[in-house]
Amino acid sequence: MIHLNSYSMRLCSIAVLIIALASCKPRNEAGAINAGAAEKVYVAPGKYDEFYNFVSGGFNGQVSVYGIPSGRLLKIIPVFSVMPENGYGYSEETKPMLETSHGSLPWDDQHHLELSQKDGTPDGRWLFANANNTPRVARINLATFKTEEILELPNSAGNHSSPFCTENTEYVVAGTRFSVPIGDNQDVPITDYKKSFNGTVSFIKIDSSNGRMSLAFQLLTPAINFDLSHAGKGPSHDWFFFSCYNVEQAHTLLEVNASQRDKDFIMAVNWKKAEEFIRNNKGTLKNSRYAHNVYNETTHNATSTIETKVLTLDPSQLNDFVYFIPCPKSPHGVDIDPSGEYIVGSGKLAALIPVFSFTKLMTAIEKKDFDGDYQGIPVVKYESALYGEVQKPGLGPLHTEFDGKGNAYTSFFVSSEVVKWSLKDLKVLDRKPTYYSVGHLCIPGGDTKHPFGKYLIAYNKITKDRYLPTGPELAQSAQLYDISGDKMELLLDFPTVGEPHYAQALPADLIKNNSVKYFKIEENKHPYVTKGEKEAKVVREGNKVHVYITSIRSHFTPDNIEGVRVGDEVYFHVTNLEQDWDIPHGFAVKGAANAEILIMPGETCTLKWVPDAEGVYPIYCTDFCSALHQEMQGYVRVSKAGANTPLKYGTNLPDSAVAKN
Ligand code: RUQ
Ligand code: CUA
Repeated sequence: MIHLNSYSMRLCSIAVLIIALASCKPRNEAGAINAGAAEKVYVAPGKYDEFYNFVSGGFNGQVSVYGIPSGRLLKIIPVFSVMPENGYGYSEETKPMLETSHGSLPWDDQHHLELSQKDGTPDGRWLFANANNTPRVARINLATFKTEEILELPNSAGNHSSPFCTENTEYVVAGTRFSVPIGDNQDVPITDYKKSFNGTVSFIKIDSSNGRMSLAFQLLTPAINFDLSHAGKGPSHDWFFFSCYNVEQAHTLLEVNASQRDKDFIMAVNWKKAEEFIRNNKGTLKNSRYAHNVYNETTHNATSTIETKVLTLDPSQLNDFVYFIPCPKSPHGVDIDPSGEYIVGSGKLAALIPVFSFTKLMTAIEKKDFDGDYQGIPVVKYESALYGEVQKPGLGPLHTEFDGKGNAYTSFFVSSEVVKWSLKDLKVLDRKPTYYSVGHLCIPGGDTKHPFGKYLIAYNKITKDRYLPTGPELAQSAQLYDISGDKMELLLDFPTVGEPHYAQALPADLIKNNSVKYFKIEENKHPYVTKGEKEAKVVREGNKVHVYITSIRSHFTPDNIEGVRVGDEVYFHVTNLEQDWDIPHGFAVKGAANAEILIMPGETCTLKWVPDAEGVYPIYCTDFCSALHQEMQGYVRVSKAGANTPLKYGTNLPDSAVAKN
């Protein structure tokens, strides 16, 4: 009875606290804009932005690309969700990209992005993205802005602490948010959480020549939640850091039950040592099933393979490479400053920000300055690793980025503000309101060794009154601040697509000159390519009809097709013969399950169509490609099942050649 009372009181007081915190509003409601702000974000028509900003799409499963400082939306890159705009996930070539061990999934939740790095600086080659729901990591090629690879992560659930990469993109690392039962018997009572559940951290090896991902090994950890992570750099190069919550190991009402302890952990992993253990055969090979999907830019085709093995390492059985550092109040972000010395933990419910020192951490580990262990993993004493605490920074710290000039910028969800503080003396230097409830922050290069500085972008959860009302749901929103001076200056609001979480930015020069303009038709190795109109043809194989069709301004070849029957599987393999920048053609056929596919110049792309009734069906180009785009059309005649209408096809054939019966 007493227990129940104190429990419900606790529940009540936490609820009151949260309601009280949630009602905090920025003081400066008007968000005064200086007169010069417009000039700073104005990019004249025809001029380029200075930075690319890659922004996660949250629940839309995509990545969007904005120009900074203008805030102009440049592109949406489909990653974990089908994309009606260009046929990603609908075309036969891209369908395998969305395969998983659970079958094909058309939609996921995308939270965090990380640019590939060389020497701790973005190199403009690849962008990594996580799928939060069904754990996967994707690699986007920044020459084509296409998703080129997706690797599923077994033994993981809620791939939130992901994807973060080491200084030379040796690994992309992903920690599981939810611990789950792992191994042969997973049908266990939920109340067996402490006994039967495990967390995992996956190390994905990246092939530096082509970016190919492979699951190198997984760490088996105690059953806690991993929230975010970041790699060390410089002196801390060999280490990876993960924020952990639910050290209480609750499996129900985490809101209360996972907020009991004063401190959770940051987990420090020496990945170089882990590699050594793997080399010395200390890993255990486990069975599991996970999909590995690769898109090939030469065949313009994706394949999906199911992998069946994963190497695991158990840190409670192997010494000296995993440690816990106590960190107050359910830390969310863990961010490492450009020097690699300072580790910033952001406790969502904490009233201060602890900053740990890598040097002190190493000394503490060497001296075994421990506060016992947590399930076989040593816990370093808080004070021994602590550099200092930022006092009264704000309410609800989430994420920190750096400007490379000795300053850190932390987002505060509850008090709706960005706070700039000094890494040296941990003094607050400036604070500016956000509109409203900021989540992530991005400074170009802001989590690397050499931030480019200049701007800070805040990604807000709530937009409220910032834009014209659009019904109950409003766009999420980003805000751009100039951080080149002592004080931050708000320059611009711009709406975003989906819900932005982490974002990354880099100077446009690192990408724009390598951007592919079209695919060379002579290099097209698609099995159903048509390299010229003379090669266009229609081939029947049983009930499958393969249409080798070309598009060029402003016609298809063939554009008249007869001899298709109800119940046939018709594959339109459309090759876009154009060899010119920005001239895609689209392809659509009436009654198809999909609106269209969009084919880039030099590419081949396939739309599958199963006609369900006799008739004559128009086909047309969906992308306004030329003055005679509306003339870019044709017809497919469909006869009843079993009919013997002969197969005839062509473009501009004499009537006598087509209409024989
Ligand atoms: S987490 S705020 Cu995925 Cu911070 Cu979004
Ligand atoms: Cu091709 Cu419109």
